[in-house]
Amino acid sequence: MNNQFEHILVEKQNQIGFITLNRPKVLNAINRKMVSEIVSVALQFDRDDDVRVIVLSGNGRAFAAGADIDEMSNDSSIDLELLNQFVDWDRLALIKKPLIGAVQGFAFGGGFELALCCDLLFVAEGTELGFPEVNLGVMPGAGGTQRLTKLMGKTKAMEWLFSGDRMSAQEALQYGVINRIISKELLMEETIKFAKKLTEKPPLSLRLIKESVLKAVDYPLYEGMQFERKNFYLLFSSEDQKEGMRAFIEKRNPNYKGK
Ligand code: DAK
Repeated sequence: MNNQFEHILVEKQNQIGFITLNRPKVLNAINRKMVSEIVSVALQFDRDDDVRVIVLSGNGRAFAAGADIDEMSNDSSIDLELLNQFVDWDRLALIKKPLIGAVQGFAFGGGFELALCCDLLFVAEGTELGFPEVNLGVMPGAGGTQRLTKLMGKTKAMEWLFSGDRMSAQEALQYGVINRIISKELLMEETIKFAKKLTEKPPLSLRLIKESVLKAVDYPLYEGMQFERKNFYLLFSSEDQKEGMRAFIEKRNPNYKGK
C-alpha cells in the first residue's frame, strides 16, 4: 500500500499492518481527516488476507496529544451533530483483527480514546496518559468516560476524569489500563515481537477470542458464556482447527491459513 495519506504513514510487513499517526509538529493532534484516514486503513487491513495484526503508533515525541483543538475550537453543537464524525470513529470498534497500540510520550484526550480502542497497549517508560478535556470546558466524547471506567472501575476513573490529571505509565499499568511498560528505545521492537507471535496463531481463533472478550465487558456472565460457546463451536468448522489438532497429534508445527 503506498502512502497516499496526508496525516498517517502506512506500511505492511510480515503480516503486520502498521498505521503511524504523522503530524509530529503538533504532537499528532487528531484532526477529522486523520480520523478518517486511520479508520479507512484499519478497515482495509481488516479485510486484507496478508495482514493478521494491526499496530497503531505515533511519529515523534507523542502518540497523540488529543483531538486538534484548533480545528474544533469554534464548532457549535449543531456543527458537531451535522458533521456526525463519530460514525467514522465508532467503526474502529468493528475491527476484528488484533489491534495493538504502541504508545509513547503523551496520550491525551482523543489520543487516549484512540489508544483505548486498541486490544493491547504497550507503552514506553515515561509516557503520560489522561483526559485533560475538563480543563478546556468539555469532556471526553469518543468513549473515554465509558472505556476508562470499564477498565479501571468507577473510583479511579472518576478521579482522573474530574481532575484532568496525567496518569503515569506506572499508574496505568497498576490499574490495568495498559499491558506493559517498555523502554522507549525498545518499544517498537518489543511490540513487533509480540505482534509477530500473534501472526503465527490461527487468525479465526484470535478473531473470535477478541469478539468474546469484548462481549464479556458488556454481557452478564450467562449470556457471555452462551456467546463464547457459539464461537467455540464455530471454530470446529475451520480448516485451522483440523490443522492445529492434526499437527499436535503428528508432533509438528501447525500451518494456519485463517480458513
Ligand atoms: N491540538 C492542537 N495542537 C496541539 C495539541 C492539540 N490537542 N496538543 C499540542 N498541540 C501543538 C501545540 O499547540 C504546539 O504547537 P506550536 O505552538 O508549536 O505551533 C505543538 O503541538 C507542541 O506542543 P507544546 O509546545 O504544547 O509541547 P509541550 O511539550 O510544551 O506540551 C502537551 C505538551 C501535550 C502537555 C501540551 O501540548 C498540551 O497540553 N496539549 C493539549 C492536550 C489536550 O488538552 N488534549 C485534549 C484535547 S481535547 C472527537 C474525538 C475526540 C475528541 C473530540 C472529538 N470526535 C470523533 C468528534 C477529543 C477531544 C480532545 O482530545
